[in-house]
Amino acid sequence: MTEHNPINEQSKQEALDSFRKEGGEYLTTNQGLRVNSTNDSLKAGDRGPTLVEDFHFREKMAHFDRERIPERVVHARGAGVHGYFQPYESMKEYTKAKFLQDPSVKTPVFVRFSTVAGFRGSADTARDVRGFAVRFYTEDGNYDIVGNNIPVFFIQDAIKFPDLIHAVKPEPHNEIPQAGTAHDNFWDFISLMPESMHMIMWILSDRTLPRSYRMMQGFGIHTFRFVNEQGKARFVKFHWKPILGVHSIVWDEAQKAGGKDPDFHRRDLGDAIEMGDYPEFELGVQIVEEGDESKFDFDILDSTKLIPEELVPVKPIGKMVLNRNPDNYFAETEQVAFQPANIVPGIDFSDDPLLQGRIFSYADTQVHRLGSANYTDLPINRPVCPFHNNQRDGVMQYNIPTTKVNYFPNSLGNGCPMTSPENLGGFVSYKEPVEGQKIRERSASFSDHFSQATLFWNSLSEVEKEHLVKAALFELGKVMNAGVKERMLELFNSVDHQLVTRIAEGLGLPVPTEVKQNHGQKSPALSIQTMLEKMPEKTIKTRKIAILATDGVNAHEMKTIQQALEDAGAQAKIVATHGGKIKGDDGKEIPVEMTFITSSSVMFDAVYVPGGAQSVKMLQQQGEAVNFITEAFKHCKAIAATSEGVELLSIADLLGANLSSNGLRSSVGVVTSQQPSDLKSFSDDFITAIAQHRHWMRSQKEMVPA
Ligand code: HDE
Repeated sequence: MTEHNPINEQSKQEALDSFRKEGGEYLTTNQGLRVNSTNDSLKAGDRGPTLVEDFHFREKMAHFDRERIPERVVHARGAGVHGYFQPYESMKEYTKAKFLQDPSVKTPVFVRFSTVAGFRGSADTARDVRGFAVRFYTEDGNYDIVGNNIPVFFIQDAIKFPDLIHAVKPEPHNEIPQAGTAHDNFWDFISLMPESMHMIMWILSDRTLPRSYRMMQGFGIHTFRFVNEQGKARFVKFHWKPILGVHSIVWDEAQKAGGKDPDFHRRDLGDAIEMGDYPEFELGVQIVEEGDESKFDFDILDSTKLIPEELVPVKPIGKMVLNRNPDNYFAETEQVAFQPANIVPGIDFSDDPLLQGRIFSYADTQVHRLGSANYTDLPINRPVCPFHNNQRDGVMQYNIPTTKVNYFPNSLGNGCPMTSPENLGGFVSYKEPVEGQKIRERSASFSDHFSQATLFWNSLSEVEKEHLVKAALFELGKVMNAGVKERMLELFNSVDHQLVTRIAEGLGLPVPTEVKQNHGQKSPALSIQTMLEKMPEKTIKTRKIAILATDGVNAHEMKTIQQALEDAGAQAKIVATHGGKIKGDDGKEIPVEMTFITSSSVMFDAVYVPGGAQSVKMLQQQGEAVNFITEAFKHCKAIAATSEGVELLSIADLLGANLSSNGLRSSVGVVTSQQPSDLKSFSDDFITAIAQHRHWMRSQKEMVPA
């Protein structure tokens, strides 16, 4: 007979004893019965049929069979994180929201970042809007800002949302493409929806390729209301600004990263928190006095419009710090049920028809997705303040009410739970006067679909424009239907003639003949590059730098530069030709973190090649090492090399034509020194180059050898 358990009786006993001492847990059924084996089902003889009597098998399998719940119809792919929010000062003048009153009070938050179109298992780096949903667990109940990383939306009225999402998702006959908008159905819909053009400009821009969830802005999009203790209301728009700045990757990199590491953003977020690099975002508000809302040449209830920051500045009101990863993905990130309807006294809705529809949709979807109206009792959804009402029973009731009374009004329960007047925290809707006929119509004030699309285009730098045009060429290049492309060109022509000329020429189609007047206005705050230029202190904090090295590496150079990068807050990881350890030229062993097989340049922000004749010679013979730096160069990343390391750059033809101060040929963002006498100033130059994020000048074709 074969022995099923390799552990003999004595060691089994010892293992059990020490397990008990450590306070371990027994495996039990869900009824609490201890299980003696979960490796074999109960059978009639060791080669016989399985018995229906095996209740442990049946329970385990039946639970497993029900492990999946419907994924979110949009925003299925996401990553969650815990943290806290703290206001800078009391916002009493504007709102009575309790969590915005006292700068010493930290309100717990749970944030879920997401993509929109892809299924739950799709790659993080798809070109897509990113969800930025924040729940504040306040003493007045849950307050959710369910926003995105783009300040406007595709449509003006919620009733168009199912059409938009049907068009964006994979086509119904073959379920292709996954997590991408480059297909006929999407562009067919858009070509018939001029109101989407402002959002389309953002979608095609670098905003849809964030470097990290930690490096993107967030927007509440809709106009909301702040209401103060005196009942005075003002309109507000919410903005999140990442303290690390806003940064994006390039399309070629995004596509490759999606294959090399589909969890690119999820991993980045989780790792940063593990390492104590807590992501921080500043919350700001644009405030518009009631009565001033009609002073703009757009309607503040129209979610396809933003309020330019040059017209109404963003007032910073507090900071959010994300400092704890969830313990369990499903229980927290999957089951969290955000709702724009979750508001607290001091905050109220506006009549934005997109927002009004969302107030219904989210609550409805959560019951379907989580399977019960009791989803609000799940740990991640429960408010931190006490909650009482007469809602009872339903699927999966977790509470055991102990009172006899479940109706209101009552006398038998002393009138409890009782309603609260406004001065005791009862929520009272803002008494907005409302009057009108019942009509299915859109206000004429929603009808300008192009001015802000043009404003966005005008505000971009030339590099950002180039990226946008290329994105349009990719997306429309994949569209097969000629009529759809033609209609899209007409819409782009209404944004800007130079824009449509570049797109039409790239597609090989006739440029529309009518030249429309561009209003020439700009909003510098809309450009990522302008924002970066204005950042008072550029940092390389949390950036990832690859050090390419193998046996014989110049240990002094490598360690000095690695230390300097880490002192500046970056992570410098050794990528070698083999795993385990490499031997430096001083004979000492250095642990290897990654190899050319387990890593790729797209996982890093910059590359450094230290000297050491033997090391560099071996790297030269590795196609992967040359490819690594060539690809990093193509993606405009900072590259540095010292001593013999410079030869590797030369072989890869990365040194360009310009002469640098030390007499070496050099390319933009490439820092080299063949005889580094001062490693400190060398590392300073490299850090400055990394802090630029990307060296876009290099994207000019003649400088890119790849
Ligand atoms: Fe959503 N949206 N949405 N949306 N949305 C959902 O809710 C919906 C819209 C946003 O991390 C769903 O829980 C309608 C705008 C985020 O869990 C669903 C309309 C904005 C998330 C839904 C919109 C968003 C969602 C899918 C048109 C930015 C993910 C599952 C009126 C302000 C939240 C779910 C998370 C999720 C409906 C438009 C952001 C179906 C009807 C505008 C960040 O209820």
